[in-house]
Amino acid sequence: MGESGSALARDTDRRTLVAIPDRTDVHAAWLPPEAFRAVGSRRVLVLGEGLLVDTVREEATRACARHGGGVRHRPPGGNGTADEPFDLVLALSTAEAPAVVTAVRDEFRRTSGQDAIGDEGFVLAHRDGVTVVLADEPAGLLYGFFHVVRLGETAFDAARPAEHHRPAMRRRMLNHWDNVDVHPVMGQVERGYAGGSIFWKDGALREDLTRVRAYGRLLAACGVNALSVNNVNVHRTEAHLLTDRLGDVAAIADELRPYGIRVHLSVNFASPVILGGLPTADPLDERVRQWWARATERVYQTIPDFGGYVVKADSEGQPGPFAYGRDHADGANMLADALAPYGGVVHWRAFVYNHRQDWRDRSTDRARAAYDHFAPLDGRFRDNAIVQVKYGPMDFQVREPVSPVIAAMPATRLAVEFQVTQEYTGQQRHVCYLAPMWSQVLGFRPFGADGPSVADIATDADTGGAAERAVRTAADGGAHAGGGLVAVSNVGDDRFWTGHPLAQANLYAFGRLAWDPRLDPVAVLDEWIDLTFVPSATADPERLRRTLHAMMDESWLTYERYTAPLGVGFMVRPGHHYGPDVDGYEYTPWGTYHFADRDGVGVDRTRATGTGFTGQYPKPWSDVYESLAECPDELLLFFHHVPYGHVLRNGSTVIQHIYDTHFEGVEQVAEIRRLWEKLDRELVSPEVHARVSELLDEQLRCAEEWRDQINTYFFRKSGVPDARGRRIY
Ligand code: GCW
Repeated sequence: MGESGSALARDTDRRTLVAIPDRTDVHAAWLPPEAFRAVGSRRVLVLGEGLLVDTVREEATRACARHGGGVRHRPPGGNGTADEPFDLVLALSTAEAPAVVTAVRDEFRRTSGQDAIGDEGFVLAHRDGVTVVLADEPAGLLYGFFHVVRLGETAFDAARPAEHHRPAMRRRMLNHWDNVDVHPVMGQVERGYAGGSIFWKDGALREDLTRVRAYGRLLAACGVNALSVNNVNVHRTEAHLLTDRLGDVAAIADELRPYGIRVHLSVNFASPVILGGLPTADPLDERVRQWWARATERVYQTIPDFGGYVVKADSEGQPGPFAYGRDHADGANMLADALAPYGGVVHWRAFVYNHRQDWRDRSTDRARAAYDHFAPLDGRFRDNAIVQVKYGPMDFQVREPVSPVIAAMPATRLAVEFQVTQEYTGQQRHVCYLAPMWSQVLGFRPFGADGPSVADIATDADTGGAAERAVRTAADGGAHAGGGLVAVSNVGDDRFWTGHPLAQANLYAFGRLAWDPRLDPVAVLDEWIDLTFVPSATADPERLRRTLHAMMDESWLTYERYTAPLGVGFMVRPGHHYGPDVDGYEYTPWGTYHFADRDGVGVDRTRATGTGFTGQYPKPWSDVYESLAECPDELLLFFHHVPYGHVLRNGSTVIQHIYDTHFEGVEQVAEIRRLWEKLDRELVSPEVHARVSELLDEQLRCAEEWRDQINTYFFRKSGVPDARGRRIY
């Protein structure tokens, strides 16, 4: 490839539309230059035109300039490539293509019986020595390009029949909880653990947005295609992003557009009052409706591909329709109507509960709230109103049952919300790879083994496979579209993007699972390791891979072991939510209790004697969770209040299980710290090594604190000693 490669590089069209940021002060995450070696040492042909095709061409050009390959680009109608040899051809269906591309297209039609590759899909094949990526739309070409990057040499080394790739979820979205103004309590980024915002600093849009472009690039490479730019708690200044500060949003959209990412905005429900000077924000008031229609029209004049609004209403102090005697469907539909002419959507969050409850009142159960508010509204939401539901009924705990809302609204488009930012899972100081948890949630079948999974419910009926569609149709009596996957981002202006370098894996894995929820989280971690650390370029690839897997594969379960036991949740320090405080929330208005006394612990949510929450599930789960004998151990204290001597399905008593898991969890943290220390310094960069080491010290300190507080608390409550006589204070 050497010679002809460099000749090609000279010939490459140099027109620059997409400046690919090269910032040496920022960690390359999963796109280090070395990850592009396989593509960059090839002869590449890009066929087609469009903004995202330009991005592909520039990505390929950049890679080839570094690794010795070369790129040709031909827009439709261009010729002169017929006789030249290529190793990789990335072609839009509309382009006139070499014979090998036509052959791949024919093979795809023949084997799949379909013609359309889909908006974001691509076909990948390797035949006659050429790797071919074929797409109907530029976005598909972009995703195909990054797929080839991910495959590395294996994309080129053997014949590969035509594979059809396309995303399960049409919208794969991140929510940023970034504030424009530094909030006195929550700071620049609410629940952000990676420094400031990449968008805003001290009240203004950052002047240099190259980092936003680089972020878009990382997101495209893992499959994310939508992003909301500001906190769902929309304070005064941030409310103006909808009107006089819309330019900020447009500037961010310009940076992300070349990577296929559409921008959304969190809006304040009271905007007509705050910004428009109207006396009301009543969603049924004609003046209010017109105000939103005009505001939305201006948004689309400024940002034609704007995605839509995100709304947290009547939740934790945010304004909403309740003030006017209206419900959430009234509120969401008003915004949906304003967005509909432009194809926009509103994400209306179901995170609604009473945060001013009286701890003495045992009848109010926060877990019930989202279902009680939303399930009765099923069928009333517009097609472009998406109800966005947190995966669990409480609040992003390390272990919760799947939210019953997900099974309760068959006639509504539902999006499932995850939290990539590690608010309750170690705040990016602890290693906690969350993909195994998300994968469990996505695979959960609320109607039992024969019904659809959570992923099926969130999947668009028109992008899911035929089999999934059939299941959905059977289960819900109609083939409505799902609302996709959403997650709260963990990114900030930190050099490593996510504070903890290993927390990058969570962001990567979220994108990959939103693209294909059936992926194995450990395999996704493998991909991430190969791209980020490029073990093949080190002296001991196997050791590097093994160490990272040993540290990360089960880190979610490790975190669970040393924190709140058996699904009971919380026990964190109120306010910032870091570190243990068993009774921190016990007598507060937030509705997050564990009810431990001298005899036992847990929340009785049964129909028989408790809050009745188990009745919000369809069968079989309503019965499984109701039954003390059948309830899975890991969720026992979420559903039942039991004596300390209660014997778990695993044979241990509750109290002994608490002691055992807490000792074990800390030992596991000590072990991963040892593994990291033993890792040859040459295998990872010194900066990464130092940052991770420092954080592992903190993780171990904090895990010990959790262990000792939890064990001591329950020992003092119960008076039951540890059967193995270990040190409890
Ligand atoms: O997890 C809780 C957080 C709040 C957050 C809220 C929400 C943005 O503690 O900081 O507010 O959830 O999801 O709206």
